[in-house]
Amino acid sequence: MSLTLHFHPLSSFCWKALIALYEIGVPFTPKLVDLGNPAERAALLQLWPIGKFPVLQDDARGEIVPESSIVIEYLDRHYLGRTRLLPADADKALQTRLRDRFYDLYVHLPMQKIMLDRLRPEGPKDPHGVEEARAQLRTSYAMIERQMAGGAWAMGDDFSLADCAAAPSLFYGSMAQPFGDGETNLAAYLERLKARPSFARVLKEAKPYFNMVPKER
Ligand SMILES: N[C@@H](CCC(=O)N[C@@H](CS)C(=O)NCC(=O)O)C(=O)O
Repeated sequence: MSLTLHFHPLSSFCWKALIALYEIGVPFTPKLVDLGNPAERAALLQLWPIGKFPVLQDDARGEIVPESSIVIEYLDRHYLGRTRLLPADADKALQTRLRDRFYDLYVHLPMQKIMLDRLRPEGPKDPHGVEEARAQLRTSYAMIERQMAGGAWAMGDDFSLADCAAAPSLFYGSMAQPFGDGETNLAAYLERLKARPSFARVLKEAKPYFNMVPKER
C-alpha cells in the first residue's frame, strides 16, 4: 500500500482528508501522530516543517503532500476512485475551490479560534479575538443558509472537495457557535453530511477521543 496518512483522529483538518480517502475508496495506512510525543512531533516536522497535519505520504510516487485541500486535489488527480471530488469542468472546479477556501478560512479557522481559546488558561485568554471569530461565524452561517436553500451539497447535486471542507468545520462550528433558530437549511445540511457514509465513518472512528474536545467553561 503506497499511501500513508499522518493524522490524528480528532483533528478537524485531518477529517477533511479522511472523508476524501473514504469517498474515493483508496487503501491507505493511517499513522496516528501524537504531537505531545517529542519523537512523533519531530518525525512530522521532518515531513513538513510547518508541523501541522494532515500530511499524505505517497511512496509509489515519492511525494509528501501537506495541506488538506492539496491532499484532496492530489488524490483526485492520481487516485481517482468512486467519487470525483473536483469537477472536470474548469469553471465548476474554480467555484468548488472557492467554496473550499470559504469553509477553511471563514468557518474552520474562526471555529478553531473559539475551540482553542477554551484550552488557554484564564490569564492569556483572548475574548476580543473570540468575539471576532463568533461574528465571522454568524456572517458565514447566514451565507450558507442562503446557499443551501437548493441542492443537497455545497456545489449542488454532486458531493465534492467543498463538502469535505464543510463537514468538519460545521460539525465543530456548531459546538463553538450554535446555529441560529432560523438557520434550518444550514442545520439540515450538517445532518446530511453526518449521514454521508464517509463522514459517518470518520465520526465513528473519532468517538473514542471525543472526551478530549475542549468544552465551554
Ligand atoms: N491549512 C492546514 C491546516 C492544518 C491544521 O491546522 N491542522 C491542525 C489540526 S486540525 C494541526 O496540525 N495542529 C497542530 C499544531 O498546530 O500544532 C490544512 O488545511 O491542512
